[in-house]
Amino acid sequence: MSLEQKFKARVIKVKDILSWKTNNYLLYFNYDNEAFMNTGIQESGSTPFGASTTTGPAGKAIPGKIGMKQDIIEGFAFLGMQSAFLATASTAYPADFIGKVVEALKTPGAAFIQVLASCDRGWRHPINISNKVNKLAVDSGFWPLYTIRVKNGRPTYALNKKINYDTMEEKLIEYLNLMGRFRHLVKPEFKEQTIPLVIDAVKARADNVIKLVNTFGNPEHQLETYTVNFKEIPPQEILNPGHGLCQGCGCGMALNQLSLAAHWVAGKNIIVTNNTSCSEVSFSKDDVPNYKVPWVHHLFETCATTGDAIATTYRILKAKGLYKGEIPRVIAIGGDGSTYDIGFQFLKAALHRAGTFGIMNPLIKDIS
Ligand SMILES: Cc1ncc(C[n+]2csc(CCOP(=O)(O)OP(=O)(O)O)c2C)c(N)n1
Ligand code: SF4
Ligand SMILES: [Mg+2]
Repeated sequence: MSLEQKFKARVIKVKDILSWKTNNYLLYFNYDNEAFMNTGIQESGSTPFGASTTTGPAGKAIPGKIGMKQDIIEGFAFLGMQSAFLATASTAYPADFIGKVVEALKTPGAAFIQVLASCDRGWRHPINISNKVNKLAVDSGFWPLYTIRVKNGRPTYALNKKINYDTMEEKLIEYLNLMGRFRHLVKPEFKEQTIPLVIDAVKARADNVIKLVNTFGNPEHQLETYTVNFKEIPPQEILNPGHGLCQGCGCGMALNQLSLAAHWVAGKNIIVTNNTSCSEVSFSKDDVPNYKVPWVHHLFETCATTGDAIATTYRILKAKGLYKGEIPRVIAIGGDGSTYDIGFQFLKAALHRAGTFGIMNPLIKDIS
């Protein structure tokens, strides 16, 4: 049975957000490919139930991952931050994606965007169907698109695309069938007992999101759509063409859309910190980074801490009159392994600092 989604709708023009005077200094951007891919497809806290990985391979003993995909964003919604912008996104819905990056970079405090990013190598699908895979993840209800704006400790939820329960099962089976990491699930020995559990897990998450939107949504507009005129977006100058990622890699598409949106907001006044991952090793071949802006690689799990330190240092220098320019926006990029597992405490603390201390501290709160 589907949950009530009789939401009031509003359309947000991305261009309007660009005129806001406010700025964000720390956006944490998680591209979630649901495993530690760079080191050989090991299971992470984000790997979904039933997916086969090299550390949880499907076979006679287990049907792939035992345990659910963790829902990380909800914890941030209820951290009690003063100001934060949190959202899920997908490259298959670029207006929504770009709108969210623009709003994140214009919202004071903390920002966290989580993009489900296909990995043809680890998900085991042909390279030419990446967009189809990413789109089906959203359309099946597996990856709901939604936004959470936190003000004075209170989260306000909005859904960005209605979840269609009528087609959920059919689309989910189509989704699973596209990828080798799930294909064992449709074999007779797993099919009857495991597929209903996969569907149930997806439905439970979708139900949670809708209940949160119903409970913590703005009654005036719980369904929000971003519109953008793509022709108005200038070519990005953050990344050089080419990269070392696999062909068809969802992370590459995500970083491309991120760069377009971030450049639109801040030009080249951006600093990137990058956790160790496919996004890091593939953009720093032979010690030559692909980035045209300052880019920092540090310990595996510390992009949020390093990014927060850089952003805060600029603000302190400006407050002391030692820096006269416009403060750069810091974008911290991490995969799911460093976001969910090894770097979680660094991320949680940095978001809280940016979303609370950073905007309450009387010495730096008005610095822009
Ligand atoms: C403290 C620490 N633990 C483990 C590693 C090894 N390591 C480097 S990249 C990586 C996988 C990263 O996975 P994820 O964050 O999901 O990014 P992806 O490779 O999937 O893009 C691991 C385990 C490390 N460099 N440092
Ligand atoms: S480069 Fe992309 S497709 Fe290749 S293993 Fe890494 S995330 Fe997967
Ligand atoms: Mg990963």
